[in-house]
Amino acid sequence: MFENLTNKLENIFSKLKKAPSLTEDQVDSGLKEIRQALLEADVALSVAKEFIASIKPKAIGQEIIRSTSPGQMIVKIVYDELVNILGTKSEELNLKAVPPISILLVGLQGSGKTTSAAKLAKFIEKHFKKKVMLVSLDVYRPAAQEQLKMLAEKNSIENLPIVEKQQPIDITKRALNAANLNGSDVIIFDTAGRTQIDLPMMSEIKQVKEITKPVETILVADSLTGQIAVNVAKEFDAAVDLSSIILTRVDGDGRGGAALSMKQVTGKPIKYIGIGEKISDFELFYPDRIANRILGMGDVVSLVEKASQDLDEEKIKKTEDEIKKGIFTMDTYLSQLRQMKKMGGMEGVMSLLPGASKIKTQMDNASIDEKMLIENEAVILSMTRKEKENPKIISGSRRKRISKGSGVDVTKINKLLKQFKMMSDMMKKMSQGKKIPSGAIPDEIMKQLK
Ligand SMILES: Nc1nc2c(ncn2[C@@H]2O[C@H](COP(=O)(O)OP(=O)(O)O)[C@@H](O)[C@H]2O)c(=O)[nH]1
Ligand SMILES: [Mg+2]
Repeated sequence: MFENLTNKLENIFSKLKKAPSLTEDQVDSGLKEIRQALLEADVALSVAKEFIASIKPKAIGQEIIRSTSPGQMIVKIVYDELVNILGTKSEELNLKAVPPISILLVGLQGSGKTTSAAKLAKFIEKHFKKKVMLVSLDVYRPAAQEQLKMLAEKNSIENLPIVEKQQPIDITKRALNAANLNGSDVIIFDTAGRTQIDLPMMSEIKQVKEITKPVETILVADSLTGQIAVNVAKEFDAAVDLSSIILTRVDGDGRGGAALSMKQVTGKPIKYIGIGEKISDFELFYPDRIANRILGMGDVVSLVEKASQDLDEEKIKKTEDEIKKGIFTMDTYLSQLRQMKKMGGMEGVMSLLPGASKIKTQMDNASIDEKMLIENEAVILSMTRKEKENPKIISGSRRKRISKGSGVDVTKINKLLKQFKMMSDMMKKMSQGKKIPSGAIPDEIMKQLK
């Protein structure tokens, strides 16, 4: 996510941070480079200009230039301004209304509306504990309604039954009745893709809005299209009055121009981002965390949340309880490795950790992640129950046997046992209430990579 911009900014900052003191000229040329990096990231010109105009007086202030670490202070100023243009704080949906509460998703064809409808439904069920019904109003493209129905069925979400040939306005009325009958709190309407200049299609949205009085009319926009997404938002807003944005395909967007310009240009907040094709690849948009990621500071909070979301909660609880009691067996370790795999392997985990973009290239070359996880899994699965509970007994001959069973080299088994020992020592300390120094876990993971 936004790695091109991150790399550029990291280069600029590492120059600034190296200097023990900075002159006004140096700061000025650093700011010019930042402006250029923003423009190359497809940030709107007006936003890039405002960005620099707002940080400049702070960055060349005497107290900054004369401070002991001027480069670091500038990073902080840039961070604050990034948070500011991204929208300052996250904004949840407002679902305090009399049910059924309607939410309307609109946007261009292929922007990710149908996928986002299902993701949002799941999100609302989980975080707001409300019953959601999905409704497709896309009668124009063959199989569009079936696409939503299949997503709903696969993820156990209520879906309004399809009535062939029924038109959007009638479907809308039927949906409201059905929600009253089946006790749905929230109805998400997935509309057909349309362009902003398609007037009859726009008037259809207006009619649906009149009937449903939605709490939100959300534009689903594709992050990869950069400034186009921002302009589409402006025009949709003028036509049908948007309340917020869901930005999709952020996972594949190296630049970040849409995310950075959207709020400033349109005045509408990005509430959620799509970060992959899976139903759980969907997050609340946190300006501070995104700013952290952009500046390559990593995002430990998101990492922790992602881990707990992706996992079977019961399993987490069990692992937590064990760790609290100071129990850390190979089985606990195995379940941790599997968590990592679920989170998209080491690479998925690493991209959220501080300073990760620097070692990412290193990792790409070594392509350790998946392979290492698979090997470690095989090794642990080749251990006996006694060995798993008490790895200390794994002698040389046992290591050879495990190596044969798993097809993994003894040297790698030695390494795994060493890692296990480190982790288990750390867990023991935690269970005794000792504080683990911040950054300890990333360091441990780094060691595993070596
Ligand atoms: N990588 C990625 N793909 C997405 C995301 N959101 C949607 N897609 C994909 O984009 C394609 C079009 O999505 P769809 O929901 O059918 O778009 P619609 O025409 O607006 O309804 C599908 O292949 C989705 O899997 C996302 O956040 N990340
Ligand atoms: Mg669709």
